[in-house]
Amino acid sequence: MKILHLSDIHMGSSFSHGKIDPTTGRNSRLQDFVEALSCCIDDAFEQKVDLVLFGGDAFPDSMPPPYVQEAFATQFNRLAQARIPTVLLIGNHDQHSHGQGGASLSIYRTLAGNSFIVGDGVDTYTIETNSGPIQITTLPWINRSGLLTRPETSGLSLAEINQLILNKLQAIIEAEIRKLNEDNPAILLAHAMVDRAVYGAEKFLAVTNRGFQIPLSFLARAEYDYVALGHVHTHQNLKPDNNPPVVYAGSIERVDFSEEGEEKGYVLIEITQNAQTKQVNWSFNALNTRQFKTIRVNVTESQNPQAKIVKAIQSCQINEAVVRLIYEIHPEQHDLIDIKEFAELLKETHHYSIKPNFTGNKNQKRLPEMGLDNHLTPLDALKIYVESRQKELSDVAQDMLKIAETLLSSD
Ligand SMILES: [Mn+2]
Repeated sequence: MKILHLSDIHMGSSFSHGKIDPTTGRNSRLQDFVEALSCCIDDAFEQKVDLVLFGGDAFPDSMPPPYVQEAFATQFNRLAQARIPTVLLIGNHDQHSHGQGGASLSIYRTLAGNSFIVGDGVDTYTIETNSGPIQITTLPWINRSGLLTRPETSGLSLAEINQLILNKLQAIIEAEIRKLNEDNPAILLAHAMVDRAVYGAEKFLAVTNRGFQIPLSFLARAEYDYVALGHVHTHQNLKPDNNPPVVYAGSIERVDFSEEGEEKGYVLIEITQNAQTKQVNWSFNALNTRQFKTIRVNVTESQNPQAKIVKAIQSCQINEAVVRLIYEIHPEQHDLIDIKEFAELLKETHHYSIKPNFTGNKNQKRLPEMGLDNHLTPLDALKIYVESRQKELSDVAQDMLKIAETLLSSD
């Protein structure tokens, strides 16, 4: 039995790294994401997989524009047409108003008939594939409000609430495990922040929907042959002993520069079974995605900062990549810089940004009285500073000193 596990598609994100196609009016990064997804599905056909598991986070939010939904649906429709069973799990970005308003993927349950399952609740499904039955437990992104009622949480601290959630969750997972038939393979498909993961961009994407971490031991259960995870964009196996494999497939395209150095792709799982044993093999398959490149140069010590930056650009493979140029520079060197020349060189990128970081302002007057040898108290140092800035601080100087005195005299 062959299974394709992909996750965190986030179709419709990274638009700030793209350009508008003048003929369609569409952002070029949408096409990048469509191509990445399309490659996954091409491979599903080529590998003749029996099942596709999507680990959640289809779009940046639960209400993508119709043309983004259409691009997503067009790809998954290929699986539906071929009657390849597919499970679409709900991630935090897919839930509408914290799960109360349904999820962006719910429509697929009605559209794709029996071959599609939308995992918006904790449940275990037995799916008949061309290579026999398999059991899939779905564990979508869990919201506090989905597990606990208001009276249950009143008067409790955040830590106590989290403990209560984990207790409930453990019982819920236990109940699903008890439903499993051990003669058939079983996979747990979860969208979660598992304690022990190395974090990437997803922690910034989720600022408005703070979740909690699920301990690895809850999920890494021997009753499951493989644990398929979504949420963290960095591909990784949390159980290197593969007992069982607990794998984040990672995102299929780069959402931002925090994913610059990572390979993007999907996981192919193969389960072979005879009367006595079940054997699970999995492999990560990298996709040929657009490169992200950071060119970082420090020219603060350079006599010819322009030439140094030009050289840094020229020594980097920037063709069709998303590039950001960041250079550290003193403000008074700024007259030596011709940004137009950088822009000209960066034209062959797909998209670029240029960001000077002004550091170590040499024009700033040093205060010799502040020298370490003078053994100043913090309050004396503040007095010297305030005097040196009389013009700017005259309105607040007295208050500053008074407050500093209070702060410094307390513990
Ligand atoms: Mn997520």
